[in-house]
Amino acid sequence: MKSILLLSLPLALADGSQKPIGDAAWALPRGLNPALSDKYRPDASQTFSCLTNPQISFPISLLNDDFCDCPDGTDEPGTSACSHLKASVNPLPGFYCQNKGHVPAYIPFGRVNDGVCDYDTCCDGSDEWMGVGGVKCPDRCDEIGKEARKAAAEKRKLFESGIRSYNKLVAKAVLVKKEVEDKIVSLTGEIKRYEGLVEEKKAGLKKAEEEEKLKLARSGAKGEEGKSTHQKLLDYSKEKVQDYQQKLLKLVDEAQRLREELEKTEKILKTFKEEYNPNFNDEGVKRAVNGWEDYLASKSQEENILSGDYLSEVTDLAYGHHNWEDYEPEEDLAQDMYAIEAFLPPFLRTIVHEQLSSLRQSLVEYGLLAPRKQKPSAKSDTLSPHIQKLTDDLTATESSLASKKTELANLQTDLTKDYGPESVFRALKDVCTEATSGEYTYSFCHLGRATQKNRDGGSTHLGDWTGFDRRLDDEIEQEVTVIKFEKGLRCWNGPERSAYVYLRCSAEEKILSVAETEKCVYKYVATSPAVCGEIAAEGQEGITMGGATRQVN
Ligand code: MAN
Repeated sequence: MKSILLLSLPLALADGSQKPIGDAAWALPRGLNPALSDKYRPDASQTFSCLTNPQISFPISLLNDDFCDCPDGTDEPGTSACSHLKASVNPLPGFYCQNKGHVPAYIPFGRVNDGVCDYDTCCDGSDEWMGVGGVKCPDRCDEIGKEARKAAAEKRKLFESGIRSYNKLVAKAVLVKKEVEDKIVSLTGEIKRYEGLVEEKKAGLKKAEEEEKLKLARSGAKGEEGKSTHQKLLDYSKEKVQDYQQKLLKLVDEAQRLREELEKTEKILKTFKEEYNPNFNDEGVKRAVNGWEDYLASKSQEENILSGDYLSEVTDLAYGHHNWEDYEPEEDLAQDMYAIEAFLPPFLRTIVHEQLSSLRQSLVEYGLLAPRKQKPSAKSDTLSPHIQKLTDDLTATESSLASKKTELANLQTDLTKDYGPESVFRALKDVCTEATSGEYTYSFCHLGRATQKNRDGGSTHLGDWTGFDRRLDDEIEQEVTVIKFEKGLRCWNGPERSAYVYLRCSAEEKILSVAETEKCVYKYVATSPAVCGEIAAEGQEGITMGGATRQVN
């Protein structure tokens, strides 16, 4: 709000050596604010000095004579005679309407005696004292004052409820901020603990890797890849013989069963042939007996799978035991030598490894040692399940630590961000408001995003919250807090969209209007209790000046 420092005008305007005459003989000049009476009270010489040009003085009869005598216009506080002067020249803000029963106000000099009742400013009609063109402006201050007081009380009530909401928001914002601070403390502790855990797990993994290496070295590196051809052949033979013996056993069982069934059948037919009565001339029985005799005659006497000796021989084979130990290869000396490496200090390990490799190479060349098969590279990187588990565990702990550190950094940045006076906007995080304007529905979320939706439900990103600004709300002629939403969807052939929300104080979160002030730049006017605190701090009372509010100090 603008302030006009009326009372700080230079005091050394009147000649202090002359005594002012008594109050009874003097009336306050028309259109003058009584607060300035001392500057107009005539002295014994009955002269008046222009306020900012005290060297120029006139008889007091020339005050308000409807002729502009002073270069600063101060001799005409009650007429429009000096209205042609710039406002910056005249220290008087205008014609002062006392408006008894309402609020005093200044009306611009140009509107004095212009034949129009300016009740919006001068409810007492004192500005039209000449009755130009027969105009009569009776005093309406009682009625206008009453209405204004009612409206002011209403406004006051709204404002007070806005202040109450503001105070609640501030209390909530304190809690939200406290939560952030508490989280920072707990995260800091957790990060310390996780750092310890990572160190522990790293050490555990290192130890396990060393133990595994040692075990591998002790076992002479006898993994599948380290086996000699002889050993592999032996293992293969063992496996195959066991497999064949299993299958043979099954065959022996089956043969045994078939042999028993055949014996039973032959016994039946044998009895049948011995016991049938050839005197019964039964053709079917005769054919069966003949068939049996043919079968006996053609039955091979040679040994077959079902004959006793053969079956018992095969059974022995199936149960046979083999002394595989007799075929185990000698220890791979070269392999053992490699195993020694693990016990050597690192600098010696390389030297010894190179020496051993060239010795092995020579042995292979002379046919004394089988060449080592190339390990498939993927397999060489394969970790043992135990090491794999420890590695995975370490990786998971490290990634938890990293995300905790990121979270902490974000929270620390959050504490440095501007969330408005008393961090009040923290309490409104993600509170959204929307309103329809023309063909679009506009919305914005505090500390979030502004959006424009069309009737088909399509949504356009107008910008994300980037902070606050102070701008003039020209409708109410006051500088207000503006929330900025920027870096929205780029406009075709234009800038990235942005939205600016001009806030006015009210208990309610509400969008009052939205306008696209220039292509892809949107101006919202909205109410929020979040700005009631600053309105209270700026003060509400003032003297109305031509529709705007001015404050007198
Ligand atoms: C859409 C809307 C309008 C904008 C044009 C620009 O129609 O976002 O507000 O003016 O795009 O092309």
